[in-house]
Amino acid sequence: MSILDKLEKINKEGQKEIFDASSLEELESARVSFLGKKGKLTAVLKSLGDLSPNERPAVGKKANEVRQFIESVISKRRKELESEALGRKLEEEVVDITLPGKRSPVGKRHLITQIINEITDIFIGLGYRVAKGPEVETEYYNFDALNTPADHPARSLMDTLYTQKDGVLLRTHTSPVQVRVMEKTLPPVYIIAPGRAYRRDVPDPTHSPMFHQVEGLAVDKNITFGDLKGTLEVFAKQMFGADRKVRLRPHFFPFTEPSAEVDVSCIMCDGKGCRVCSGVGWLEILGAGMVDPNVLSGVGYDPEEVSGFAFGMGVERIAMLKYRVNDIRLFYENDLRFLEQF
Ligand code: 2NL
Repeated sequence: MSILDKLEKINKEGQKEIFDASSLEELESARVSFLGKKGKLTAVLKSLGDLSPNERPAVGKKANEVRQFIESVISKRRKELESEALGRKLEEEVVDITLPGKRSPVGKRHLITQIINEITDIFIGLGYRVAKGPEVETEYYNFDALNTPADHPARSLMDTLYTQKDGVLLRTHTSPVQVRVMEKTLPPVYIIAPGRAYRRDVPDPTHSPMFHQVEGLAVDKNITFGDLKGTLEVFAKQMFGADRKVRLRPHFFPFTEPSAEVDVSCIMCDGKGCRVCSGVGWLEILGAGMVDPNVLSGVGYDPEEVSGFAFGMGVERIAMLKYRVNDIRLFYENDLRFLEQF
């Protein structure tokens, strides 16, 4: 066989092998077997030196043509194989963007926090400011400054949680926050004190050793019992509905004189009497009164110059009335089936 025929044979074989390659790996081994260092075409190119000078140009020309042709066929086939591989990859990795996504659960505020915020917003609207203070208090701020005598039953070990340290306790109401504000600021004072309070109670449907309170205090020149009543009426209507009525019953607190318990007309029956209000038509929502002169003078105010009213409400009680919850312990069990309802 002449060397030119041999080249033509290599050309045919090469094309066939290249077109038969069904992967990029097979194509690469086809390339090596023809164009590699020990490839068939390379062998012919290396032997050009053995040819006679008159044979050499024609054979050299043909060998180069074959090499260029094989190279171009390889590059064409490589493009085909690469595009097939890309097609397969795209098909395998296809994403259905119409499938529903993985949603992260969205939380919400605890009902007690929601109610505190609602109460706070109402009093902010009336010009009050929010005051905060320590939950671990002294007997002075929790009791003495609030005109509560040393032998008052509320101060007993039965009712108050004391720490190991003498005269230090968990506050039983948020009033001490207001005493601290009065000590530091001159009237006029218009504040509310939301926060936790602690009492030595065994948990039952209406008691918890930790609960929340919002107390309010207004001290200014010429504050009257009428101002207290009007303020509480505005609060009750915004909190429980514009149709609500408010009534005050005489009561006693050591820190106010006179004092009252405050009822709102039943949110269920509007005063006619039903199961929610046990047939009486009224629901007790808070306690209030005119700040006792002893409390005012205790913080350095002159009771002849200024007067004030104060009130206190249990947040859990408000939440239970508004949402008809029948057990205070539900607020603290962290059962989402309960909490998610609000
Ligand atoms: C209730 C009754 C009340 C107050 C709290 C108060 C605070 C100061 C001075 C005078 Cl600094 N009084 N607070 C007054 C009357 C009633 O709470 O039943 N709370 C749940």
